Amino acid sequence: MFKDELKIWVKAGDGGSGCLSFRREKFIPKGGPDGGDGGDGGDIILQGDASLNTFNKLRYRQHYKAERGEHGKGKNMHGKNGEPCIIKVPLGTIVKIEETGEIIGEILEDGQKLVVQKGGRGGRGNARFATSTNRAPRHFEEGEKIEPIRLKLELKLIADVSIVGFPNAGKSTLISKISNAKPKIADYKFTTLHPNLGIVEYHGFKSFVIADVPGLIEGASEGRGLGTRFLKHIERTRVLLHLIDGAVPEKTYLEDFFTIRKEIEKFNPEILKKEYVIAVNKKDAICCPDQLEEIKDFADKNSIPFFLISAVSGEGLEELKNSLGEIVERVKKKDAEIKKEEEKSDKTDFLDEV
Ligand SMILES: Nc1nc2c(ncn2[C@@H]2O[C@H](COP(=O)(O)OP(=O)(O)OP(=O)(O)O)[C@@H](O)[C@H]2O)c(=O)[nH]1
Ligand SMILES: [Mg+2]
Repeated sequence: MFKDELKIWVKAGDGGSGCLSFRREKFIPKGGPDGGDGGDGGDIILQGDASLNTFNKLRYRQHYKAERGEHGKGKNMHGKNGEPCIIKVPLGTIVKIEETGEIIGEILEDGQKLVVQKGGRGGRGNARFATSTNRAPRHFEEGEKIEPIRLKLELKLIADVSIVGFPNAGKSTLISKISNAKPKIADYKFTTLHPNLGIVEYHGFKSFVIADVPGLIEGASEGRGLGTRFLKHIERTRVLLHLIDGAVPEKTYLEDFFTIRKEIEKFNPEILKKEYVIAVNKKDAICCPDQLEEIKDFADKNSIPFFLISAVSGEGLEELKNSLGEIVERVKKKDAEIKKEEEKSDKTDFLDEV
């Protein structure tokens, strides 16, 4: 699994202290206590940002501090609460306390906020301590002090696109050509033992995350090959790219495709509902032109985007990248709309109950 790590030092704001004060006005010789409470310190908040794919933008800064709460003032004036410090992180960030390894939480959605350290409570002013027997209390509280902590952020990237296909189909070669990933490539099966993740740039400035899923063969769902170990990564992916070895397929191109579909289905049939494209790789070394026609026909009839590419020479990769990017964008938008609808209906359900 692709992992990125970052250590940061955070300190939420201290609470402001309560105030010790008595009302002093002309003609009122013994005004009562009027020391206001201190404000609460600002929280340290992590917020999910879907436009980030790595911690790179965060590497320039290691210390984050939220504002302290203001001290309380006379005339029962409450100190202002400190502003929180919001740190934007990519989706898939897991937050741990470095020292203990304890997980504080996980950021999975755009805009999701996670308070990782609460600001200190403001102290009470002396006005709060007045009682019938002590009308002039000199007691007040200090604001709560906050100790800095070190956090370890771990990024488990969620791939937008997963490349699936038999060993040796050229998955790693493809990902090395269209993304920033630098995987091992070799002319034997099971070269890749862990998924590689990379970021693909398309249309100049947009990007999506792609992963190659190794070890899929017939019987994978029953534990053959690398078994189901990596199939779970596909569950959270938005789009599948079926890559077929055009030079030495296991069976025919179309049978290769269906064999992989079947293994995925046995693992989790829901995955088959995801959008997908088919690409036959190794255009420069195609073994079976008649099979090429067959799979192309199948794709056309079922309106599945189809590509003939060469990961080695680069032929067809620009179109494949752009098309995948557009599909990811469309699916993301659709997912966001569905989520909004769900939230809306949750709310109206609530109103109905009221
Ligand atoms: N001729 C030709 N060979 C290719 C092409 N793409 C990949 N190959 C070769 O196919 C072999 C396998 O490539 P990989 O990228 O390692 O394949 P993989 O699907 O990642 O394989 P595993 O990691 O074992 O599952 C390598 O020898 C590549 O050089 C292509 O477009 N044309
Ligand atoms: Mg590989």
